[in-house]
Amino acid sequence: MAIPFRQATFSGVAVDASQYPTDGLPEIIIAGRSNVGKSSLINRLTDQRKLARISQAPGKTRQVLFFKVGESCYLVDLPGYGYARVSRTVQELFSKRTETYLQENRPIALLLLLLDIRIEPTAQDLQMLNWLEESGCDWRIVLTKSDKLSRSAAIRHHRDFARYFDLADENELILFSAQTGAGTEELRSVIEAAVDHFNDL
Ligand SMILES: Nc1nc2c(ncn2[C@@H]2O[C@H](COP(=O)(O)OP(=O)(O)OP(=O)(O)O)[C@@H](O)[C@H]2O)c(=O)[nH]1
Ligand SMILES: [Mg+2]
Repeated sequence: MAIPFRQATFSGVAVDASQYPTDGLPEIIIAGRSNVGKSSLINRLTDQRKLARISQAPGKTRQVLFFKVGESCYLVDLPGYGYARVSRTVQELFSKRTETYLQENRPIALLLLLLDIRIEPTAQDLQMLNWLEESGCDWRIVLTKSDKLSRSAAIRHHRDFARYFDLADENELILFSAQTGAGTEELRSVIEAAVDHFNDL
């Protein structure tokens, strides 16, 4: 089914489970380190410059944000983890909100874990990945900011990440740039397939 990505609207913010949507539409989760490009990806996907706010200062998205896409699905912007310059208490609050969300048995159609193509996965990335693998949800890794590397370096890093995660096919990793739009159509197709699959279950 074609998803009307451009029709996405801000639907609400949640700091606890009582504020999550209740209409049961499938959810696409956007997770990753602070500053990795989660909000930028949502804006690019929906072709709206200011839908999800982009932080000048990292660590800005502190709540779980829901964007409703037509009557098809929600895009869910999770708080970024691992930003060292916010206090420990605030960091713990972020992860608590993320954890609360992930433990609530949400109708998750797909989890996207974003990784900066230039940076080796951190301990927290690996922890997140572990969680994804155990969750039983469909998930994909998106390598962000591909425009920051030359074409040949991007290809090399793409391959290195695939090897790092022991993937047989490097195309399982989506190469993406919010700046140039590279990977946007692929990402839309992956989301559409996941929503179809979810609705078929
Ligand atoms: N060159 C380039 N810059 C990007 C790209 N994606 C994001 N950025 C920049 O990276 C910074 C962080 O982007 P955000 O989209 O706010 O990142 P975020 O993951 O939502 O960050 P938090 O909300 O703090 O967790 C901003 O300055 C963006 O302009 C990209 O594909 N290419
Ligand atoms: Mg953000």
